[in-house]
Amino acid sequence: EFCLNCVVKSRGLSGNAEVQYRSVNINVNGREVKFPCQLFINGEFVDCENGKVLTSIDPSNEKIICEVQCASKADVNKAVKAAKNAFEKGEWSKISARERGQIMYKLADLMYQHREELAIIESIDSGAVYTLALKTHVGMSIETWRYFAGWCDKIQGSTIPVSHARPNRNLTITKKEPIGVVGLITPWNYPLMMLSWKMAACLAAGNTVVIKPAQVSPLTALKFAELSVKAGFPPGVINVLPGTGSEAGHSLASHLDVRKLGFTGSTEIGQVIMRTCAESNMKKVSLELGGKSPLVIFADCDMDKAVRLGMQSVFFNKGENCIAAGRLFVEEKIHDEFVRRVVSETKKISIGDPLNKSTSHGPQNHLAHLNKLLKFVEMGLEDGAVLEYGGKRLNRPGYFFEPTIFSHVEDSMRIAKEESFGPIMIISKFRNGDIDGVIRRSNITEYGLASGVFTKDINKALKFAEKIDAGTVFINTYNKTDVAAPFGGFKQSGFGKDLGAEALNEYLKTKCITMEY
Ligand code: TAP
Repeated sequence: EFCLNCVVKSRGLSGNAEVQYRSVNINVNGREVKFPCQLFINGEFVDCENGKVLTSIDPSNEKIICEVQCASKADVNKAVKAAKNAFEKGEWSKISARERGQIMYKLADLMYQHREELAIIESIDSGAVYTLALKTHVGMSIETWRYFAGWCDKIQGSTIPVSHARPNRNLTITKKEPIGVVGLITPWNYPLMMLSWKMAACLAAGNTVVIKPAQVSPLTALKFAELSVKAGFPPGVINVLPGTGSEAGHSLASHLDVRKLGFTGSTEIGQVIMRTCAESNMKKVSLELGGKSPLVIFADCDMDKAVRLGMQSVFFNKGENCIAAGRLFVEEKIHDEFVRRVVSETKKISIGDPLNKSTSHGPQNHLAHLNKLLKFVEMGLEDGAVLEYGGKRLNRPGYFFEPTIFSHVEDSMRIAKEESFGPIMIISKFRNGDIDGVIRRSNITEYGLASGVFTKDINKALKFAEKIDAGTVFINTYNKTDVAAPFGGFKQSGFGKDLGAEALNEYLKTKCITMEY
């Protein structure tokens, strides 16, 4: 059901503006939700130049939710022009850092007021179960905006003692400056959270932004655009362009007026992005890419916790989690018991309608991804791994896939090396007491995003943490990310950090000023 000419009021820096948009209004379980379905450029919701649309599908029932305008190269050019203008001449360039922070706090408050609506939209668009969408997808997004809002007026340079050109004296200071127009390209697994992780740091640093969310899950980004108007961001500071990677994404990565590209997605596309950034205008780039994170479970662990968190390390957000444990190494002594217990617990997982509060496992994000997971299972069987549980699509509408467990996985098997990005547990055994061996095997992968270890022996845990080549190490916990802690990978999982103070550096440049007196 479409409602023409909705109005959103902005009480922002430029007065009380009214912005009109065409909205999608739907009733979900007796609740009205409403969001825009057009591109957001220069503070206005507009149709795309070439009349193309994306079709959003609810993965829990395969029904069409709505059509969304699909950005072309011409739209990207328009958005970048608006962002450049906002950066160089607009209100945004004139206000103080503290005022910038106030607008970001206001946005966070609005997101909090609309948290249930955002969680419903995220749930129907991405298949995330509502409770998780509310707590993590939306909850952590709000925290991210608050965290970076607090940084705005704390970004500062330094004074540096340089040698004097005698008899004169010299003084050197550094300034941290925004880079300019930033392009962001994000994946579909945590649509609003990936937007927030990148955009909050980017705006706190004073840049302006054009984001292209993943084409399969763009709806919360559009709701976010509406809220950004209400919060009072000046026109052009935030531009949201749903579109395809090959056209809108590529146009953004290759644009000569974009000076920084922040990307989260697969390693394969990360390589394309890095090449495009280099060849176009040598824009700064940060890449959060794929992973195959090892989780090592020693016999001296707290077994109940290892079973519970071992399952979460794989099945959280139906496995569509970049730091998901891609491989579990279990010490021989407890291997059989561990497998038995995870299989029995996995059987109890409630799969179903993600909006139902008692559901803990929703559908996969989209059909192509589900099909990829079915192929992954075939690959495991072909290579001789033992399928302990699951592996099939559920016989009901929606892209439901059973949580799956493989054991007896050897290092040479393809499922030991490739990322599934789905709820597939890959269990390998290691010899009793062979710490060095299991660390070596954990490091074989070309990825280096995250890792984990379960043991009560602090020596083993710290040795693992020291030797593992991954950007994140969890000890006796898993998935414990926080807005204040830096997050990002090593090796082919990319470079650059999201979250924490370090993330600001991705969106700043250091200017060095030397004076003589
Ligand atoms: P990708 O296929 O790499 O897509 C990511 C984004 O890049 C999408 O918006 C995509 O557009 C766009 N894109 C595709 N081709 C492009 C091109 N030539 N130029 C510019 N942009 C292009 O990844 P995905 O399937 O969405 O997400 C899954 C992957 O992301 C997994 O490997 C996962 O590990 C990784 N991931 C990593 C992290 C972190 S923090 N390291 C977090 C989440 C996910 P479309 O919408 O057209 O596809």
